[in-house]
Amino acid sequence: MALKAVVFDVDGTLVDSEQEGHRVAFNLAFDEMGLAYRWDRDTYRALLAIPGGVPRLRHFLGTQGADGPAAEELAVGLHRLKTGHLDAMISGGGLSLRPGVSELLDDLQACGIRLAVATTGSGRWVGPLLDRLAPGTFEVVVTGSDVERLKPDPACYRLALALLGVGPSEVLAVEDSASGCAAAVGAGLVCVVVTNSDTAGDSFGGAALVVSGFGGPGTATVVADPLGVAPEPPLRCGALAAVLSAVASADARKAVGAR
Ligand code: XBP
Ligand code: MG
Repeated sequence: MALKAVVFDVDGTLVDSEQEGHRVAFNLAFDEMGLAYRWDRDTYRALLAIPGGVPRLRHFLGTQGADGPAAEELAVGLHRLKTGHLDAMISGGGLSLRPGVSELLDDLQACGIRLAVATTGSGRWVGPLLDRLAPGTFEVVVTGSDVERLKPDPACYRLALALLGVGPSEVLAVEDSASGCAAAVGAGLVCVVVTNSDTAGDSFGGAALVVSGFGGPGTATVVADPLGVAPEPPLRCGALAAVLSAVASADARKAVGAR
């Protein structure tokens, strides 16, 4: 099957947004509420196992002995403040595309490949972020506000496929995390993982290719290549198309868990 569309994750993939973006915004929200909590990098990295800002806050407050309706109200209130701080960061130019992403998006568009987004992030900040960093680039944008169940549930990828009107065998997902890879593979997509400082060293069951970055030689290495595609960095349209065609054979599809 020929590659028709690529669906990108946002946090950690298009933008290295977690430690310098979300974590900082969460801490500003704690401070604004007069709470002494502060999430350092290691604490936040561990909390990333909980997808979604509100569920992450709810879980954390639970570990601090706060649960029930008051804690739920606090989690929602903190998340609202956090999203406001993140919005301010985005409009102030505080976040940028990861190195090599802009070149990959340009190359995919030059090859006529349709582009979409499927993220757990809240719609309130995802729209402004994409408008600022990649205006008019993504034909379909599915956020955590559009689905009931967040990654690793495949709901956001299934909705992206439906809105694109294409089948999973013609589409490839680009993710940064095990949870995101599981969501993409669960929706039947072939998944390429581009690790970052929070996910390097994790295992990505079902990934058809794992690389350490989008950039050129010397800045990105092939971490796992179960199909033997052996793509030369930087990651471009040709490499993604080669991964999809390598998975096309029935036994290769079984090996990476795509349908
Ligand atoms: C990453 C997430 C999000 C962000 C925080 O989503 O799990 O929850 O960490 O954003 P993805 P919100 O990698 O799928 O982009 O606070 O808006 O949830
Ligand atoms: Mg991510």
